[in-house]
This record gives sequence, structure tokens and C-alpha cells, in this order.
Amino acid sequence: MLTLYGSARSRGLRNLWMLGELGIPYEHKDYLPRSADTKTSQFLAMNPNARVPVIDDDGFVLYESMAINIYLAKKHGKLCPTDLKQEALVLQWSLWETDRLDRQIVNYVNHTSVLPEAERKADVAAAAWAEVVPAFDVLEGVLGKSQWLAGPEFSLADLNVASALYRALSVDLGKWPKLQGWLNRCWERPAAKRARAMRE
Ligand SMILES: N[C@@H](CCC(=O)N[C@@H](CS)C(=O)NCC(=O)O)C(=O)O
Repeated sequence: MLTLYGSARSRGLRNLWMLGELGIPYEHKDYLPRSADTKTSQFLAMNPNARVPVIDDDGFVLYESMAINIYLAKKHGKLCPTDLKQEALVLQWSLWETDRLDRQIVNYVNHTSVLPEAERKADVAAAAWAEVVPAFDVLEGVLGKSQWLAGPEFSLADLNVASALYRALSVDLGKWPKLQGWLNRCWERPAAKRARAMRE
């Protein structure tokens, strides 16, 4: 049996979406980031970083949300193209997102709307936005030429980037219409809606 440790209110959201796409049975341990659950010796033995998400797939333990989705896609033969070059594009986009947007979009939205006003820092929001804008420009350019990020259909590249852009759903994307359309197409998928409902 597969167990996912990690709340929908964490990067576990992208794994919950993936598991919904796969439609496989799993146990969900709804551990919140920084909670006592992530500090136990049992949890630290799985992830010494004390972070979620983590999976335990019949004794195979894996952390890093993007790696988890790639593992699940390959294991179950879904959303991960078998064509070498398209598969490489899935990796490219997953790693690109982690580098260019993962923290930046969260920092921007947290420090403009999510945190209580007294805790928001304008300089953190501005620094984050300065990185988000060129990354959104990159996506806008690519999505102007193709409906999906890696190949002719929705793939793990789209899932990994769109799920990480959950916070962008509340951002005015008027300047990036192709990105907006693609983000909506991705989040309209039933598995995405179900994962989102677990969080909101
Ligand atoms: N790169 C890791 C990041 C994991 C991560 O930072 N998780 C956050 C929740 S989204 C966490 O557990 N934070 C705990 C902390 O900051 O101490 C991944 O994608 O899985």
C-alpha cells in the first residue's frame, strides 16, 4: 500500500492531484508542515529534512514532491511520455519550476494577501515578484506556441508546473493570457478540482 505523508496545504497538493489522476488506492497522512508529526524519529527516519511530502510505497521511501510525481507517473505508466525527448521535457519543466517559481510565487502571494497584514513584508513581495514576472513571460511565450508544455497533450510537465502555481490562481494574470488559459485548463481537470477541494 502506498502512503502519502503531507497535507493538501503543502507541496503534497501536487502529489494528491497526481494520485487523483492515477486513481490508485493510497493512505493519506494529512501532516502539516512544521507540525509535531514531522518531528518524530519515525518521520525523520523517512525524511531527515523534516519536510512534507514523503511517500512510502511498500517500503520504498521517497521525498521531494517532483521526484514523487515522476516516480508515480513512470511506475503507473501515466502522464509521463515514453518518448525520450518528451520525457526530458517533463524533467526540464519540473526542475525549471522548482528553480524559478516554487518559492517565489508562494512568497509573493503570502506577502501580498495570505499573511496577516502585520506580517507581510513589502520587500519580500517585491523581490519575489521580480523573479515571478520573467518566469511568467517564459511560460507565456511557450504556451503561445503550444497548448501544453511537453508534447501534444496534457502531461506531467503541465501537472507539476500548474500544481505548483496554485497560488497564481489568485493573481491577476491579465498580462499573460496564454498562461491564464493553460492554468485554467489544467485546474479544470477533475483530479485537480478534487485535490483543490482538499485544501480549501
Ligand atoms: N523541495 C521540497 C520542499 C519540501 C518543503 O519545503 N515542504 C514544506 C511544506 S510545502 C515543509 O515541509 N516545510 C517545513 C519547514 O519549513 O520546516 C519538495 O518539493 O518536496
